[in-house]
Amino acid sequence: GEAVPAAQRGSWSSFLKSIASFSGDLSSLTAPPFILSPTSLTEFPAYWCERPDLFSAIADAKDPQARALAILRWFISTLKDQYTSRNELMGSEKKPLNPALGELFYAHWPDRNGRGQINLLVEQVSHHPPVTAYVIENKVKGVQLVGHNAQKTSFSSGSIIVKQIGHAVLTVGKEEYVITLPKLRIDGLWYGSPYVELTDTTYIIGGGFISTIEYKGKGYFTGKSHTFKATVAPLPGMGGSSQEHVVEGLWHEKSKFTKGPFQGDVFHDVETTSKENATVIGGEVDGSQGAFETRKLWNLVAKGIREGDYELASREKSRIENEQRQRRKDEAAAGTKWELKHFKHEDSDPLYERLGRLAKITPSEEDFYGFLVNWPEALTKPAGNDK
Ligand code: 0T9
Repeated sequence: GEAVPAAQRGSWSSFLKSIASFSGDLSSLTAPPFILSPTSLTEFPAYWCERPDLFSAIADAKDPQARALAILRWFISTLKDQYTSRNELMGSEKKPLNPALGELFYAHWPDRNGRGQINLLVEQVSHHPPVTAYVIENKVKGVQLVGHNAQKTSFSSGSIIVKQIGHAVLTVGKEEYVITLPKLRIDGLWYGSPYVELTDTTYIIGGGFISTIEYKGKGYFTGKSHTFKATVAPLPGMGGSSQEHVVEGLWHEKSKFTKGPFQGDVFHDVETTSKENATVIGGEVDGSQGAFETRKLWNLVAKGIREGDYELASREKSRIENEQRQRRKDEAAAGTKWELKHFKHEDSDPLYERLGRLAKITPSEEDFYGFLVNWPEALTKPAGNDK
């Protein structure tokens, strides 16, 4: 492990051993300090919208085929932020903070050049296993993304394999699209510098079209990291005579149309779309955030991790975990259950099942967290007034 600080080599190798002999919920394993991230998983849904212009542009497409391409372009643009941004920011993939049940994250992207304000709301809807539900909405443009995600992890030939559970539903006006999530392989563990490679296939299904996105990594002899190939085709019996498009390239850099009417044209280039971090509502230290808002909840743990004060980090982490355990005990004793604040859990999602059948997606059924449409006031006030 070249990237592992000398003093942490022993704890890194015992951590790797515990991963290897363990499958299920990795979030509960204790990892050495150098690999800890100061950010909770409840902040991750923001990655869906760090190219806010592309999210809003979905609403401007003139016909169903153009819309399918605009959705694919936005989706591809999120992958770099979702899966490589920790490497850019912190040098490698890091272990995120394991969210508490009921943990919240509220943020927005302000209106710019008429694209409309975009709001983000996240709630941790399960602790064990960790499940995160989110909604991202541009009300002016009529574009909304509602989804939830969880992970199932296993270990195979030196890598962590992460199967993502959950899906997202994108609504554009009255049209609904189901989005499935890629499988991850976490490589580079041996050297102490983990990074994510995407594998397998994901789908975006709706509006008369189906986009099939296949992910490939470096492989043994040929091929580059972060490669994908996407096909956009009319759904059987729905798209009339429209032509198929194929797009190929690197999801963290550039891709081109390789088949169809736009063959040879650039499809997406990360360099030409600007990245914008979400503006987080309220201050974590000035008291305007609630106790369950992620930055306030984890404030001292994050400070400890950032400043190398691991004693502070671990003391505060234990305090939060003990408080959570006590809450669960009190609920059990009182015969009550924690109530979700913004979502209603459903055992199935008819839209996912109906559209998923067209792509034969597995699993064929999944639960759903419906948004209760109760945005906090800080997000519904006009932009610019929120602080
Ligand atoms: C949803 C995303 C997800 C969450 C993270 C697997 C992972 C937790 C889940 C899937 C987002 O939309 C996209 C990106 C990265 C995913 C994380 C990468 C990662 O390593 C962690 C897991 C739980 C670990 O922390 C493994 C141990 C660690 C030492 C490796 C760095």
